[in-house]
Amino acid sequence: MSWLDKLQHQSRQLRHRALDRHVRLGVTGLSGAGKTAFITSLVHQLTQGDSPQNLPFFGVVQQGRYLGGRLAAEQALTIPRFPFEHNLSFLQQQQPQWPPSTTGWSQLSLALRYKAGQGLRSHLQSYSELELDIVDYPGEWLLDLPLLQLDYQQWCEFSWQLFAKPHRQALAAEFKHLLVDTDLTDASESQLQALTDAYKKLLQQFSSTAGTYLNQPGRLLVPGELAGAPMLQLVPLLPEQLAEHTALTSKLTSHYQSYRDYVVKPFYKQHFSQLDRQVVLVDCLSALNAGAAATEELSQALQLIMQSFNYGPSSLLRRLFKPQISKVLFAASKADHVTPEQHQALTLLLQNLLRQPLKQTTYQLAKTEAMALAALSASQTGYIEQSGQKQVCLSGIDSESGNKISLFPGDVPAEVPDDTVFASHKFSFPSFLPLSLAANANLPHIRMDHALQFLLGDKLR
Ligand SMILES: Nc1nc2c(ncn2[C@@H]2O[C@H](COP(=O)(O)OP(=O)(O)OP(=O)(O)O)[C@@H](O)[C@H]2O)c(=O)[nH]1
Ligand SMILES: [Mg+2]
Repeated sequence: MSWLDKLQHQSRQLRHRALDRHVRLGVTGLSGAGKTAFITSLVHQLTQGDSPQNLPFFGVVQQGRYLGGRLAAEQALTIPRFPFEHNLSFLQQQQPQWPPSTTGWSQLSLALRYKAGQGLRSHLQSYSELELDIVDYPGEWLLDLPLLQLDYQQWCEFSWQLFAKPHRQALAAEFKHLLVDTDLTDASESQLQALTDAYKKLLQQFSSTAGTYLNQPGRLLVPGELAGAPMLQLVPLLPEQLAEHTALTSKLTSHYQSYRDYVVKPFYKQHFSQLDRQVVLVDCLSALNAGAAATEELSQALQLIMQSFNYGPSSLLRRLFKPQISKVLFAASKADHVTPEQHQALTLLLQNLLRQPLKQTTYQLAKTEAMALAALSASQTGYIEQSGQKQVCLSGIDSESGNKISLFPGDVPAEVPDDTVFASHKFSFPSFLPLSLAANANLPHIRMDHALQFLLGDKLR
């Protein structure tokens, strides 16, 4: 993009922001929380699924004022585009699959056209337009944000406290031995690379173990365009190894600082410091399946992440110069993995899980709502007869066997269970493959219309 195009693009955005015609929506969630599925569904609902039957609680659609959404024609050429059509094609194929896990950042801009329902615009203009920007990125990168608050020594201490926990200790033992045997005076390329390879292997083992969320630095797992960059030679030494200033400690400290300054800070500035609205997706059910330590680590990860955002009411000046998130939707994702009467408990569980994390943030300055939703419902609710009693159940395609199953997945606890409950009860909520869709069908969802109403309803009045 030439500097002139860029300038025009920026000034158009500024004009729209001044007129309150521009919203930047942040979809936040750890890896696997459901960000890509959420964005794909949201874009589909806004561009192709905008009927009152499909979105009954989305006011602008319900009132017949929504004229349609389209993907913006003039997205800046330098910004990777969210692969909406590609993701959709996975869901629409004969044997539908989930879109793949995300490996880089991308953005999509939508133009939402509607008839203003009130004010001068409703009389003067035949239609109004709201520009919506949504960004997607690998969940692993989100976990780098807390590094902005830590120096290298603090990060090493944090990491080794984490690796001492029961669900991580055994896996971390081999890497710990490697560090103990490491010559700290040797900061050669080959030593750094050998340590990095070993740490990367450990992170990969962690990340394929259900219920380990805090795997840092995220770029070691998903390097994106930084693959091979020297600052990715980064491992947490044992805290006691930092007592002395050595060649290796100073090299790693400098790589850590570069990583924070040249990777994490720009990523935060570009994608997160400008948000107006935020969805925080949390996969509570997978954490319950993985047990007590996993659920605790999920809460810890959310706490660290939530501290990185600015919350507060939006005003004209703030919108222009220091945007703050004025509305946050906390959503328990994949609600189609439980029967509908469990949704309320799932919402309460999410609120309970977030209570501690949110204590230390300024999020109270924003409007918030919590709900259980499914961006893409992959199950159907039915009933089975059991001992003469009607019992609610779900049916769907089991993601492991590929077979159709019907089951009652179990009750969702309305609070984070304590260790004794985890010790005596194994949660095993299912996971489903997407259901086949008829040609041109809407994407089935649970409460995406409520989510849209909360996030965008006031901007489409
Ligand atoms: N049943 C059901 N499963 C879902 C839903 N959303 C996501 N999933 C499941 O969760 C997995 C991860 O979803 P993604 O949207 O890729 O998660 P993500 O947050 O983008 O993950 P990263 O790209 O790795 O950061 C999917 O492959 C599905 O198995 C949903 O609404 N319903
Ligand atoms: Mg993704």
